[in-house]
Amino acid sequence: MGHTTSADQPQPVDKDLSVGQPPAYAAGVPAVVRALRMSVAQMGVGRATRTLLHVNQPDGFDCPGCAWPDPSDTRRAEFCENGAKAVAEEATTRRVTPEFFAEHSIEQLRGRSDHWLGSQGRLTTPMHRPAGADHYVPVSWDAALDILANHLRALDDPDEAVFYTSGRTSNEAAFVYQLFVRAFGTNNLPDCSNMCHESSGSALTETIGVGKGTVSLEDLEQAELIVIAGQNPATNHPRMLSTLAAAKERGAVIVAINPLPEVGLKQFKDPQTVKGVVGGGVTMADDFLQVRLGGDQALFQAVGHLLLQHEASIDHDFVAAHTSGFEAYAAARASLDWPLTERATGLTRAEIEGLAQRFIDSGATVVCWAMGLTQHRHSVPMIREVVNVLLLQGNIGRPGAGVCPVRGHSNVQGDRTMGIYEKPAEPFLAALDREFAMTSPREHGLDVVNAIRAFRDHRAKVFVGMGGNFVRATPDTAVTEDALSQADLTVHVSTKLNGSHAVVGREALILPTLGRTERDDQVTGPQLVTVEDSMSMVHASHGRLKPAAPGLLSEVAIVCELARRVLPDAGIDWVGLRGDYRRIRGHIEQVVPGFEEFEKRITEPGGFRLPSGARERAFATATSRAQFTVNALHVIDCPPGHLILQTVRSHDQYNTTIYGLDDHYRGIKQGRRVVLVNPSDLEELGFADGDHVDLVSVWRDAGSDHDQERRAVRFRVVAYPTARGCAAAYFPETNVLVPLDSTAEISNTPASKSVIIRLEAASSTTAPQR
Ligand SMILES: Nc1nc2c(c(=O)[nH]1)N[C@H]1C(S)=C(S)[C@@H](COP(=O)(O)OP(=O)(O)OC[C@H]3O[C@@H](n4cnc5c(=O)[nH]c(N)nc54)[C@H](O)[C@@H]3O)O[C@H]1N2
Ligand SMILES: Nc1nc2c(c(=O)[nH]1)N[C@H]1C(S)=C(S)[C@@H](COP(=O)(O)OP(=O)(O)OC[C@H]3O[C@@H](n4cnc5c(=O)[nH]c(N)nc54)[C@H](O)[C@@H]3O)O[C@H]1N2
Ligand SMILES: [Mo]
Repeated sequence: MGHTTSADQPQPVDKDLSVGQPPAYAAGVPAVVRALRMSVAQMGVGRATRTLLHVNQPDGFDCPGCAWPDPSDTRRAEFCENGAKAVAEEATTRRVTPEFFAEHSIEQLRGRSDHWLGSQGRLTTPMHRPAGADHYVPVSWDAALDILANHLRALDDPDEAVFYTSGRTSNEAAFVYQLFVRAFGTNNLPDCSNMCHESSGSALTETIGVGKGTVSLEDLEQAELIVIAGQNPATNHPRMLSTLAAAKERGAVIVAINPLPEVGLKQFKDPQTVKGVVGGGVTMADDFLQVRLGGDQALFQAVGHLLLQHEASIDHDFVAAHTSGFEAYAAARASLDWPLTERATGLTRAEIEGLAQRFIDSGATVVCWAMGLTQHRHSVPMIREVVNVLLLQGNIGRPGAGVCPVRGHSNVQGDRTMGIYEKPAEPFLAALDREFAMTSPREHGLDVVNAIRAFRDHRAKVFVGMGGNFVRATPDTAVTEDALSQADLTVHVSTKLNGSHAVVGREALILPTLGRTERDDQVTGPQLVTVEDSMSMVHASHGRLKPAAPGLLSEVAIVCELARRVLPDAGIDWVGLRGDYRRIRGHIEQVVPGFEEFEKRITEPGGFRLPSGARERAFATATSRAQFTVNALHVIDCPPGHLILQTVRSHDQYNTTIYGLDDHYRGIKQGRRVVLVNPSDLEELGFADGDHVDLVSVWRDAGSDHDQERRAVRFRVVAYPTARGCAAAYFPETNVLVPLDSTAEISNTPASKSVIIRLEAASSTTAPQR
């Protein structure tokens, strides 16, 4: 892996960019080799081996990569290429020291790419940017926490502070964090979910009474049909491919719905089986439906229509006993506008009928999805239509069937369970208040997009980020940077340097913290933490490695030390909680349903499953039944000469953490400023593979009579077999194109998979570093 640690001068961007054929197979031996090479480069052979042996093992740490669950028969190498990269990124032996900050001004850091910033190594010392200073300077923990505490106490209103959370934070840290924030007096707890699976949560809570998936790994082992819509598992959830390959081998049908022909959905070699190493691998998807971006709502409406036409496919007993709204739904789907459906989906009627037949033929169906369904304007109605189709056949709450929103960050689901949510439910607050004899605020707080607006409009003054990279991960980069720069104080609790550290308020702090892989010693001894995966399994994670620097505090310690300063009289034993995480778990047990005998059950191999009503067909909705819904069809309107752009992840990145510059499975090497466009669209638009273009997004505010344009400069055009009318480029480079106000109805998630753009000949011969 090339890295540019020593190079101090900006390098010409993408000078080595090359484009080739995507490989025929995902994973297999080359993936293991790539992973090991990356791990050894970051930490040397001995540490790499010791570290990787503990990933996802009962006595080891939870992989900080994705939230895919661990099988109960943990094989020795239960990690994947991208999990190994995530571990290497954290367990690297490189360090960012105070000397580094003396050498690099904040302005210089601001010009650097996230790849460069991340490759500098682990943060070691608390750093402070005093008002007006060009550089961060080292500061003691006491002084740093006093600065933050003083700012918080000086606010006129607790709602002037915003407390963001990314999804790697443990249950214990998340619980004390939200406890502190609510005791302080606000529900301003935006999180990465707001940009991620919020649309899933919104659609599922309303229709089946729980904002999470209903399936377990065993269900995938029993499913007859597995539909994967809007997800790229080979890159983002590689361990899912082993599950899918096993399902396939026992005869399950797999259907992929995606504008991109993602490699892992076609062919897979499992490096953890003999066959995967030496054999030909598994052909994954039986059908590949190359849907137009945003076309899934129309597609699932059409499948619903076709199932209704096929009376025998409907599970009338289930519908009668467990659902409401069927009559209205059946009436709305009784007829179908086929030309509109074909236009919205980009699919033929025969393809859509073929998909409906797969549902009809299946006795147990699971639908999996990720960001391809959640990041559109109409994501919530889109996911409701998926639920409608599953309800028709009784495919929720029985073995081998259900909804499977595949989560991103390794503990993003657990953080929500712990109360990291700007719109907390009353029962949760009531339990919290009872346990701690306090009165939590009831008024809902700010989500990510509203938090940016609040800083822009000077309503918010202090930003605290518990992990993550807020400025890079959020939309409308220029607007967001400007908004955060208005803050009085910006604070980031981080393991690694990132772009958000370079966009500072009047004052700024960087608080370095322990990672999941590291030993966490407190006064009562080494502590373990817990996490919850995508399938609601809660289990322990034991950090093993020596901390990256002697002075690092855990996230729990940082929160408790801050809380002790800000709220000494809250009647909460912050010092005691910091010293013994079992006491935090004791409180979680009292506040959060499903955590009875928490301490005992985390020692069970593989952990324990949180109860889900929907799995048992007890639907916690307004009607106590699963809800059919009728949703007006939304078709993305793309004017002539324009394309719909989706912003995706490459194989060498973890969100804003850029491990390297290759996107192996799409044939792209040593560069990220590329835009993938269908060759026929290129011809129509008058461009060719290899051209350099600017991407110009076009957006009109409601009620306005003119378009606003946003520009991302200089991308190499790649002729690529994506769906017609659709383009793809990497985030975060393209976040500058996503308008802050372009969000999903209801969930308010940035619509980063449906950005209307046009291509223009490149306006510059050079591109920005980031
Ligand atoms: N290695 C690695 N692992 C990760 C991450 C990472 O960055 N790197 N990120 C983690 C996080 S936080 C998350 S949320 C997940 C994200 O996991 P994914 O959702 O797989 O990530 P994306 O790259 O956003 O890919 C979206 C996929 O949906 C498809 N798609 C886009 N729009 C549509 C549409 O309208 N309809 C359909 N049917 N398909 C569409 C795209 O072509 C692409 O295949 O991965 C997690 N795991
Ligand atoms: N255009 C576009 N934008 C998107 C998306 C998209 O598909 N397209 N996807 C969205 C999605 S799904 C998500 S989830 C968000 C992600 O948004 P975030 O979660 O905010 O971003 P990450 O890049 O995952 O955060 C990486 C940083 O987290 C810190 N970190 C890593 N591990 C730890 C830890 O253990 N503790 C602490 N305290 N810090 C740690 C490191 O400093 C690292 O630099 O981005 C969203 N943004
Ligand atoms: Mo995510």
